[in-house]
Amino acid sequence: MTSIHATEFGTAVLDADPTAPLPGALELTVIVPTFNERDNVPVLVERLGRALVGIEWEVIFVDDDSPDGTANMVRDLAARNPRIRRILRIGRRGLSGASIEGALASTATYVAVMDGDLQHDETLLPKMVKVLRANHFDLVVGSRYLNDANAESFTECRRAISRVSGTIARRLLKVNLTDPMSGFFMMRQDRLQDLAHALSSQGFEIHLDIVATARGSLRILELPGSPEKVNSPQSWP
Ligand SMILES: Nc1nc2c(ncn2[C@@H]2O[C@H](COP(=O)(O)OP(=O)(O)O)[C@@H](O)[C@H]2O)c(=O)[nH]1
Ligand SMILES: [Mg+2]
Repeated sequence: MTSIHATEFGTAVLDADPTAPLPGALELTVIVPTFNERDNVPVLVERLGRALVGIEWEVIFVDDDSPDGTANMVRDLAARNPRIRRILRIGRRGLSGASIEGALASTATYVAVMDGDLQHDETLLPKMVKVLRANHFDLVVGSRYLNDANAESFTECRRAISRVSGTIARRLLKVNLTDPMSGFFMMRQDRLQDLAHALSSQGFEIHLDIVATARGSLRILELPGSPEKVNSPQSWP
């Protein structure tokens, strides 16, 4: 809140709340771990730009030295677009560790993690931001299996894998998610940073790790994702 008041000298001064974000302050960092996603990067950036109008956002691509030149593609785009950042990791691999590293490089209020293969529906991002702003939930997950319309389009194989991973997550990790392998979520950066000390950074899907590590302290909302976004047969179970 900014207010104007008169001082004893009769001049008006701005009495700004020092904790209020200044215009242009970052609200959202989208973390995209990449391995051989060169051709998808410009498409994703363009889609993010369209989806996130009105939100101060950036994207951080965390690339593990992809042989197809993904990192150079990101650098070339970043030279023309300040919303694009890159972390280039040499001699390291791992989706979960890359996602955590990207999230820790963020100073935005919220961080989202999504795939670089165009599998996830970027139009969910503004809805996720809205949910988090309202502060009734700490973690929003894009689920492929939430509503019947989506579930109907899955093959038996996908459904079976979903059932098994859901059961494992519920039994072993005491986590109740319709899509524990989603890989598409958003949460407050400060909450993720706090939890990062205890995350495994390998093995589990990162949001599953986050939920298990938080031991019930996160208020979680799942939003229906859209399987129509699938652009490669390998992208979905
Ligand atoms: N940085 C990094 N990214 C990875 C690695 N393995 C996969 N990715 C990226 O992580 C995202 C998810 O991988 P993907 O193969 O789509 O997983 P799936 O959707 O679960 O089959 C994609 O953007 C990949 O390019 C890795 O070792 N390091
Ligand atoms: Mg994928």
